[in-house]
Amino acid sequence: MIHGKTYQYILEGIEKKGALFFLLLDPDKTSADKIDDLITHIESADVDALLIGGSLILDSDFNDFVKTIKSKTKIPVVIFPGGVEQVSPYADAILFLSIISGRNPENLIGKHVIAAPLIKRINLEPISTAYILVESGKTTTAEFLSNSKPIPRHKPDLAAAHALAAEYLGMKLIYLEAGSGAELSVPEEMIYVVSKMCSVPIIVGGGIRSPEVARKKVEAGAKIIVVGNHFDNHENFSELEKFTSAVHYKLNRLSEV
Ligand code: 1GP
Repeated sequence: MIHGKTYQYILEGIEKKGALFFLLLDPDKTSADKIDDLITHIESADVDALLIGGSLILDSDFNDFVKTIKSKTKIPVVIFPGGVEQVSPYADAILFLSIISGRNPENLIGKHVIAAPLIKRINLEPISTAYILVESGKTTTAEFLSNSKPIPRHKPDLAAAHALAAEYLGMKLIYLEAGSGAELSVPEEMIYVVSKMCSVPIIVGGGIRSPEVARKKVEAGAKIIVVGNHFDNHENFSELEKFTSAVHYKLNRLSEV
């Protein structure tokens, strides 16, 4: 099967490194004067891709932000859209997300109908992604804004059935999401059960704040780890390499963690 360039890069990266580390940048929380320092750390730490997006963007020009980041690095930039307005021709790809844990038709197909012609016109690579919200202690912004219920955290089989249905529908990635800044991250048992059921790569994000926790998610079966919140604080930039080392287990850098 012929895949888009970015999806192919993801599959090859997983094959080579075992699992990948994506850094999530929220345009509202990334101050302009810290971007150069951030990019230096990102490149030396071997971050695999940058996700750009947010459930709600209040203060920033999304397109400008993507353009600025793209002009400063060759690392793939993938849009992680919080809405149809978060589309930019400067990115390499967009996660074409369907919130399959919910039953809100707007998030299953409605917004996609509006975004699809625009994505085609600007020649952006869509990567069809099953987005599964997982209960994580408190109501998250994603849950509230999508007006949908998350999967209960003690129901791994339910998550696995959703993920398998998504795979049969042809989706290329499964994203198990606890929500940005979540109190509790996605349980390892759920990641394990979903990974045994599915053959497409599993992304895990939300509430991951240490390399050790990131490694546990990878050991459970995650192929891509997403961290955002922890790196909103620029004092943590120097920890980036510990995260990537923990995740890139095939590169034999685990002893450094
Ligand atoms: C949120 O999965 C991402 O959509 C990352 O979550 O910001 O908690 O790292 P954090």
